Amino acid sequence: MNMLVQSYLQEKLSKGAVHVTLIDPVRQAPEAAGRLAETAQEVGSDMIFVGGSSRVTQRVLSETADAVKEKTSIPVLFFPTGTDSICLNLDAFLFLSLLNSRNSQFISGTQSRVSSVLKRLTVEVLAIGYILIEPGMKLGEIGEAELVARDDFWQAIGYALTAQYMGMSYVFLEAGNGAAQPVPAGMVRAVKREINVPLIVGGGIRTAIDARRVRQAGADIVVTGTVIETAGYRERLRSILSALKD
Ligand code: 1GP
Repeated sequence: MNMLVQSYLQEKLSKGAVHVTLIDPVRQAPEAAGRLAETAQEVGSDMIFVGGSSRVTQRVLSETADAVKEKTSIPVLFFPTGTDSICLNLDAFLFLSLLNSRNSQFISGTQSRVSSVLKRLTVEVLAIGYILIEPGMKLGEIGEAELVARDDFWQAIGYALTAQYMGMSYVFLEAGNGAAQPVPAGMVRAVKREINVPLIVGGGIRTAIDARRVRQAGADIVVTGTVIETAGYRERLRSILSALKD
């Protein structure tokens, strides 16, 4: 089994928090995406996720992925979210199961249509239990999620342990792309205390304070997306990175 990205991650995690930059291919032209990814790497991001959008065409996705690969040397992973467009030539594939969806397509249906292709192409997969927390944003709508309320720590724990007992390698608490606030620190802490697989947290993390808060609460891997689309993103990202790595 191909495990290069997971070994890289393990190595990074043994030294501290990991930062991921999410690049949404529909937000900018492929060349611009390549430049953003280059900046993210320069500033200290450990990995890039490409995807996260439901409206992307295959062409834009592939061109963006190629541009990002060309400008970086850190692992670039494909982040599928309810779209038929797919990228199989990146360093790994986020095999996400949206555990709190009402629609089984998002839990295992779509996955069952791509799994044998992934195996035959020997694509590395990261098995992730994906859990959407309020407000969930567009991801919540598209994924037909039964969102976990921000104060319902037990439900979040329940889903996180479900992911772990199902044998998934990572738990991902997601507040949604562009959320006004990240997943509450108390929820991150409560979930982290119960599980023994790495915890990924994303959605609404825009400042060093946000990043430090989720990190201190126990997030192992912190994902930011929107911040790279805002003015002065290099500095913002730099301060997020220093909050995570100090
Ligand atoms: C990836 O959805 C997040 O997990 C990204 O969210 O765009 O709010 O950083 P932001």
